[in-house]
Amino acid sequence: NASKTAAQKTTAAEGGPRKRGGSRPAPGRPTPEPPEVSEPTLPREPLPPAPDQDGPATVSPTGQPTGAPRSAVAQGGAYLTNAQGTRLPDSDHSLKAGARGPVLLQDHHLREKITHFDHERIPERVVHARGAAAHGVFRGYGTAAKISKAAFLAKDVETPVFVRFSTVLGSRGSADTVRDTRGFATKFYTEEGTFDLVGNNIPVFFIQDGIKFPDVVHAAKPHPDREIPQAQSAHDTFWDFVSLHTEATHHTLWNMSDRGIPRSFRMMEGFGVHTFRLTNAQGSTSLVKFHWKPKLGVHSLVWEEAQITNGMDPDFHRRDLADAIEAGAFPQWELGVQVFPDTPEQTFEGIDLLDPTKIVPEELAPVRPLGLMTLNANPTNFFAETEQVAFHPGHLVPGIDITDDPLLAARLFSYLDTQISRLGGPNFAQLPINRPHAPVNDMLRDGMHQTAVHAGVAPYRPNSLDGGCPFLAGADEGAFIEAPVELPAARKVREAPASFADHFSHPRMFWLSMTPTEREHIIAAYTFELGKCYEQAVKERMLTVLARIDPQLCEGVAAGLGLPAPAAAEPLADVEPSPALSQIGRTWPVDGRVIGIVADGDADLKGVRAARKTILNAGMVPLVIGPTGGVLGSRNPVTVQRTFATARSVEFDALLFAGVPRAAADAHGARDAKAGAPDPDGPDPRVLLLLTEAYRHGKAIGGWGDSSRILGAAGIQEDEPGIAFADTSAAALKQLTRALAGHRAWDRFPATV
Ligand code: HDD
Repeated sequence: NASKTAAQKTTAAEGGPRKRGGSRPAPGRPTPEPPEVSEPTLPREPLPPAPDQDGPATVSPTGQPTGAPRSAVAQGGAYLTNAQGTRLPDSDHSLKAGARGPVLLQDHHLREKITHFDHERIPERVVHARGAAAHGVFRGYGTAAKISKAAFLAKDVETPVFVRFSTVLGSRGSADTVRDTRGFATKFYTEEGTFDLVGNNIPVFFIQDGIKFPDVVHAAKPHPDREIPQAQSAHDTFWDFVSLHTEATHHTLWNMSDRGIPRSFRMMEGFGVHTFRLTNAQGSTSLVKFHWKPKLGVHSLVWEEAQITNGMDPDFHRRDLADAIEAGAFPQWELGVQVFPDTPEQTFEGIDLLDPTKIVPEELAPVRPLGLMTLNANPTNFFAETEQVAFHPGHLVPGIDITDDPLLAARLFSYLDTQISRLGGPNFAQLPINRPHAPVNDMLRDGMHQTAVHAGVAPYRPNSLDGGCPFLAGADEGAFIEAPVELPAARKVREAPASFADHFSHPRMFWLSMTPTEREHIIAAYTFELGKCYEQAVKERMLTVLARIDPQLCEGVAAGLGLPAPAAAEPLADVEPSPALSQIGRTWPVDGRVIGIVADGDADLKGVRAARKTILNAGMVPLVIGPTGGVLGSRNPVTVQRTFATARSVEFDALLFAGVPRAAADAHGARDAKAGAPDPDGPDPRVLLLLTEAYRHGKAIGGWGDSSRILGAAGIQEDEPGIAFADTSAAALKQLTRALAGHRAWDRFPATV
């Protein structure tokens, strides 16, 4: 990552040339000459890809090197054919009895084209329907051998991966920055078979037993009568369920915290949630919890920013991931594990490791790093890869095994089952994105969408007709052998262990671990969500739940709802905070952060050019925001990348003012409905909106020359936190970058809790 030049890192986000993919025409590519003949066009070879359309991208959909440059065009040959390879003379006119006559049923091309189109969509995922994905590699540090024999962890090898991030509740076309849990599913194409780590960005789950999954999902999805609201939990059925079902309290609290609105997929932690069992080469086992730690730190949006983004750019997270990868700023996560002894009780420091509503604080069990994942290639085709990828928590490799977490048990059934209806049959493992990189030699045969041509007559065991092949492997030949775990003598019951009844100690630990600003955000989130409920009884019941987490939380939310705050029914849990849970108070790399430089023709353009260079050299992305498209200045002009009309504060992590642009009297969109034309001497109202929003969202704001004048118009003091004005662009940027490392100017947020 660091080795990439800054220019490489920024081309995509700046709207510069794309290195891969074929959907957008590359800037600068010559427009093809119009053909000299009228339709049908003369057949010729497809246009060669422009140089910048062929990337270093020489991977197959599953990340295998193909050895061939990837062309950006969809066609594979000179002539259009039908699905049977027959060349077509016309694809624009149905076969008719005369030019004005009826269309003939015998037109196979028409029927084939329309029928295929009719079936272009497949059922979206019942949960996690909206997602974005990327290819990459995982390199084990070779440090895991003590605990796991899984070769991709234990050895210093590189394993291709495909990662899909998702929201849970929304449909495929919903917005990215809603308040929700995010899926973080990783497919490791290891040499010993495929391992899927199907996790979330939140380390706990709503339910302790998978049998309740349909209940929580039915409650959280839009109301079945009107199908609203889309992609959010701010409605009666969700809060009805979680207020009655208090084992959801911990997960819900994480959702209401800033973790529910991540800044970027690149800035999220990932968690395997369940406890897994690892086995080393000697057969010793240990229990572990998987963690993904993002190199860029864990950062979130603020609520208003998330809401504006939903409207301004519903694809914000998807775009952010794709742009960063395309620009060469490859996101990275370290995979680590918390390790616990595999005792018969399966507890650690009194925490039940089979309860997926509990975490083990990192202060008690540090996360040991095992390897580094780098996402370095965007999918070529969204449908073929991102949509058709099929994860399953039961896709395991030798050295990694499951535990008896009852939530995991149901998942092991559900994922295989859902793929059969979603991907149309049992052969989805043959789809390119799902194909293992380890050799496959199964005896699974036939079925819908079978694409393999299996030879031989003996897909059964034992056989003599195939010479007894294939043979069974033992542990020495790399077989996956379930850990031979002792099971206690037991009765068949529909019960949960007694420890599962504790629903409040961990939510309280999470609350106590938050800084005052984070607590404010949590109170505001509950107040918003419950405020969207119509049923008074639901709100009141939820307040009794909050009272059991913390009285301040309950009182804050009750005040917002205009309801009395109930007292806790039971004494509060006596727990220590876990500082690792807070997102505030550390500094992080500023790599890939977007700085908007506000300028107009009168601004110090020399300073703008210098600032751009400094920002690029620091691995960040400068975007010049000007009054209109085009360029600023005439000699050595500066290109405008966002205009006052297209820019909104949410796109930028920080703003840098090169001057104070005044409103042009004829600027469309700059006029207020009531006020008419803006004050010609005042700043452009759209720039003022940029500034006030960025300020409200705690973003760093700076500038040079006399640009600090604009602060007065917005009622902002120059000595406030995260305000970085100086004489030169270099001095202002230095301050601004320092402020950015803490993500936001947190002191700007009120903290009364
Ligand atoms: Fe699930 C998808 C994560 C519990 C049933 N789940 C799905 C995805 C993620 C998770 C990231 C999207 C994968 C992708 O990108 O294709 N799910 C989790 C986590 C859970 C969890 C971290 C708890 C620890 N899930 C869970 C339960 C059940 C399911 C208890 C059912 C009993 N999940 C599904 C599913 C999905 C799914 C219906 C929908 C699409 C798919 O599987 O492929 O089978």
